[in-house]
Amino acid sequence: MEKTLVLLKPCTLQRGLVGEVIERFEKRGLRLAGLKMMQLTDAILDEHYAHLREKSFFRDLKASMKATPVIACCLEGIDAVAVVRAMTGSTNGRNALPGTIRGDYCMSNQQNIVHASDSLENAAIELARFFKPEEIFDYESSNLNFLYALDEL
Ligand code: IDP
Ligand code: MG
Repeated sequence: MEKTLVLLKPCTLQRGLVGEVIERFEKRGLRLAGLKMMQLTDAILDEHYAHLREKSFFRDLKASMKATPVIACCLEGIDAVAVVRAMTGSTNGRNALPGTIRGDYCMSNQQNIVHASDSLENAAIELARFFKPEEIFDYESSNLNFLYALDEL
């Protein structure tokens, strides 16, 4: 099973979409292994968005991510990284396909509802950035045999 990180951005809290977005992941069959509200700082955002440091929108992006606390989620499932990225949709909400989270809930390139890890390697790095080991819970899903076929497990 893979684990991946999702952040529900401040736009999602302000727009009252936290429950709906988490519900989509739950209904898909992803296991919620970690969940917490946290206020992000420049230090964590400089690390998290290091690949965008030179971009003109970097300051605005950081400000938008500090506007309110965010909700951090650790989601688990087979191929969870790719499944969650596909559910997230293209970065710019205006280009994101209907049926994806961004394609259903936003109109912006920046205020785009969620962050989702883009590779298994980055998921591990990002989960360690946002969660302490004891904040990830490895409780057993009681419905695994109904979510997956035996030969998938
Ligand atoms: P991703 O979130 O789809 O993985 P990244 O390229 O990693 O996209 O960018 C991280 C975040 O930076 C985006 O989710 C978005 O909030 C913001 N961002 C990316 N490109 C732009 C842009 O061209 N203008 C404004 N904000 C942007
Ligand atoms: Mg990214």
